[in-house]
Amino acid sequence: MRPTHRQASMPVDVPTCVILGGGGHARVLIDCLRASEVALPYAVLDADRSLWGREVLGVPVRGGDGLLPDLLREGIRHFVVGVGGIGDNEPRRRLFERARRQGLTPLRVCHPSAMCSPSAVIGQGTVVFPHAVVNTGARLGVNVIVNTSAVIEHDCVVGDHVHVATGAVLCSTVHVGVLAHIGAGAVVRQCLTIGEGAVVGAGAAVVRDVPAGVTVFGVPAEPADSILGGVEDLRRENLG
Ligand code: JB2
Repeated sequence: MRPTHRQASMPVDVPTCVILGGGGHARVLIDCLRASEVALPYAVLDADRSLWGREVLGVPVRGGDGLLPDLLREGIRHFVVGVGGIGDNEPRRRLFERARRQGLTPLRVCHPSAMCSPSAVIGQGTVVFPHAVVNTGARLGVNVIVNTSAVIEHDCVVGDHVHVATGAVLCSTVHVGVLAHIGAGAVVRQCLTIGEGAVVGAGAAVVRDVPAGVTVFGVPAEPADSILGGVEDLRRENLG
């Protein structure tokens, strides 16, 4: 097994891992892995053939997801989903389940500058990026992204595969359903529920519960359909 950029200070027994996806999100993840010394990034797999044979921050892009069994044979036992994506967390869920079905174990990654309360419960495969906060009593599912400087206040419950984007704030005791997306810089008032698969637009101020599957924008946040008449292009431009 070829170690990739092992740091001089890194203990020799840290595991190696594969990163699924090789774009911007994956590069932040590689930095986090190296800074946290949770695991050594061994290889990237990416759906984009033009990246195959190249490197992402010095980590080789070996090919597509079909290579997972080969990596297992090479002794790789761990993975992290490196696809970020905006608004739709289904591709991240599918990748996560695929790698687990192959027998790989998802890694939990917290950047050293993030504050994760010892009483918080953080699921496998969840990543907490630089300067994020996960406060006391919070419970995060698997494969969640707590992006740079996002804040998960005390006693929030965040479902599997949720993305809390850069700088978003969940005030205390917010419940977020699986696969939901909380856009960059959005604020969700305390004690609210964001339903499964709901989307909160960038910069929104959420002051009421958001039902499952509904997209909201604005200050105060309102359902996209009532603001935009369901215009899909505008919806996408505002997700962040
Ligand atoms: O099924 C897949 C797959 N689908 C897309 N398997 C694998 N292994 N890789 C996949 N990809 C790859 O993920 C694409 O081919 C592409 O190389 C990469 C996504 O890169 P991109 O830079 O487009 O997006 P990102 O997900 O890394 O970052 C987005 O989300 C972040 C949270 C951006 O919007 C960032 O700005 C944002 N910070």
